[in-house]
Amino acid sequence: MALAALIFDVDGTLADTERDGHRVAFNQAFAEVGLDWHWDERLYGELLAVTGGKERMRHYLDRYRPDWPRPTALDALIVRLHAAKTRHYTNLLARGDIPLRPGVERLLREARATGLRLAIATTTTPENVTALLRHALASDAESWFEVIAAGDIVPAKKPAPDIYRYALERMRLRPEQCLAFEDSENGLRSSRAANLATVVTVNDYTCDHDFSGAALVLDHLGEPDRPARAVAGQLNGAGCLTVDLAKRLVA
Ligand code: XBP
Ligand code: MG
Repeated sequence: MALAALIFDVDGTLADTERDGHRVAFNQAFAEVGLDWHWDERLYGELLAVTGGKERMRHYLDRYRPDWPRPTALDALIVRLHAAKTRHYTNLLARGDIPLRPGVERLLREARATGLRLAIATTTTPENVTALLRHALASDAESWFEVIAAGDIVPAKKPAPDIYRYALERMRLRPEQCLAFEDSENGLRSSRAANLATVVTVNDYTCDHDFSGAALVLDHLGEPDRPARAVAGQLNGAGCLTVDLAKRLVA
């Protein structure tokens, strides 16, 4: 079946948002309410095993702070912290501190020019996606994507396939007509469970993950003056993940 759409994960795939974005914003939210929680870069790498910010805070308490006295209104505290974290994170993005990864804008523009449809499937909060697109890509970039499937819109976050299935249903497309882009093992498990061929671009937090089942694993999507390197699979002499190569990957 011919390639009709590209579906992108956000965190780690469109931009390296975790270490200098989400992590920093979580710490700002903790400090703001006087909590002694602090997530350093190494700990945050471990916490990334759980997707979703609210889920990640609960996991932190269960795994690392079993003795921390739980307030009776823990659910409300988590929701309040998460709202504060979203505020801090979108402020960071508005400062333009977090750029897109190499090759992302190039591929998105090429896809639009050749009539491919675009979508997003992510566990992060919708406001975070909008802020990243607006500040790191273009003021109208939200409208480039036919579907932005994000956050709590489905009950089960990645590695469950629900968010990808939701995007496919909204676009009325079959998985064979789409190519997914991910950066993590949880993300790849999610896209593969939705039967999507998937390109992985690794980053510092995910380079040791298991990416078996990916169509191609790259260090990044590549620019003409900054060729991509294949970690697994074949770039076939190309230095960039182009629309042509994307079509061949699903053929
Ligand atoms: C991204 C995430 C997100 C962000 C935090 O996973 O795990 O939870 O770290 O987002 P993926 P929120 O790239 O696989 O979608 O705090 O907005 O939940
Ligand atoms: Mg990701």
